[in-house]
Amino acid sequence: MSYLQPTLPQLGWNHFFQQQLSLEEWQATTPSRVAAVHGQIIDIIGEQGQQQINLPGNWQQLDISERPTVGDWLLIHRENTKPQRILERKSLFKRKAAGIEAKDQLMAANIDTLFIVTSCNQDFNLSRLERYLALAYEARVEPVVVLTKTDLVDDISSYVDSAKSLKKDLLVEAINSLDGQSTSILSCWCETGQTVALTGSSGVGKSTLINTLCHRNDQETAEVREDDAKGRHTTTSRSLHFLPDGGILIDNPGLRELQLVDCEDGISSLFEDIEHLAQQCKFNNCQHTTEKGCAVRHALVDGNLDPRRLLSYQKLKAEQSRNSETIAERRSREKGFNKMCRKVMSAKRKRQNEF
Ligand SMILES: Nc1nc2c(ncn2[C@@H]2O[C@H](COP(=O)(O)OP(=O)(O)O)[C@@H](O)[C@H]2O)c(=O)[nH]1
Ligand SMILES: [Mg+2]
Ligand SMILES: [Zn+2]
Repeated sequence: MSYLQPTLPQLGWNHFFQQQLSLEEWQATTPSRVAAVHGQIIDIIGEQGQQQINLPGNWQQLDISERPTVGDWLLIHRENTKPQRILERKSLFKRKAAGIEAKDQLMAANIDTLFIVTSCNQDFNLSRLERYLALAYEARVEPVVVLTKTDLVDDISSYVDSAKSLKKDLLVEAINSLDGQSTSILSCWCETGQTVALTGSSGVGKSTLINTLCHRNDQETAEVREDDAKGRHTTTSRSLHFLPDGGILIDNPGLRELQLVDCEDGISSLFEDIEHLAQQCKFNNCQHTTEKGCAVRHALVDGNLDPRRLLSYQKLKAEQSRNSETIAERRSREKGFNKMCRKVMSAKRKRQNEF
């Protein structure tokens, strides 16, 4: 299949995007998908093939969430090739960039499935998987846990069962990334029009898996490309991979380093059982430590709740609220705290003077 001039459905176009266009837009513009963003220059790919466009000056003033990211659909004017607008996103991975203001940083848009890749060895870690799962649920992307290196272990099913215990109906597949027959189990998520992103620790087999799914046996290729990713074209080839089966793969959209921010919904979906229990605690603000009538502790004692899971939930929740607090908010809180300290001190001095 040639992707020099792909059709829109091959690029992931579907009804969700189509119904957003007015009749005028259909006539005056063509939809194109963002393959890579290098500052003000954007690589797009559409029915005309691949091209580079400049982000218009007035777009540079826009809030970051309104600027294009990898995977976005842009309407490009047929005559002057200027981007007109970004179509509403089906899903979005974002994070909060460091800085005084709370600024979003976009990672990837319009992803259908996230392959969370881990290997059947010491990399396998339930709490790490939970972090990725929370991110996927928050972004409204379907997660699939992909366990690699099954050829190196005897007890594959213990890994699979353990991963499946993380959430009801969680999709878990075990593969040998080096073997095309084994990886074909993933092809149902990689059909034409589907966009899949991969994430996971270094060394678990993501590049190997991409090469196998792309029917490339030269493993060096992807590695070399990754190393000299400074050039525009190499970056492009790294961001979007077209699969022979028709799907599109996005290599590690930077989720590995991701701290949880604004991830309340994601955490709630992942730990809905614990949140449901917490609603049954006697006190609204129950911390599930020593309170009477705590349904969460009851479940722990009865063996209906895994202590690791509760700890992981509390840890991720604390992380997300810590990170969600903007620096500005923190400053104002600290200011309030300092003021309170001064007040207490002066009251103390006053009292001392009274004696
Ligand atoms: N035996 C075995 N080796 C694998 C498998 N997947 C990856 N590897 C090897 O693990 C190493 C790291 O793989 P790589 O794809 O570079 O990992 P990445 O960092 O996640 O991209 C390489 O030497 C691969 O050949 C697998 O399923 N089975
Ligand atoms: Mg790699
Ligand atoms: Zn409680």
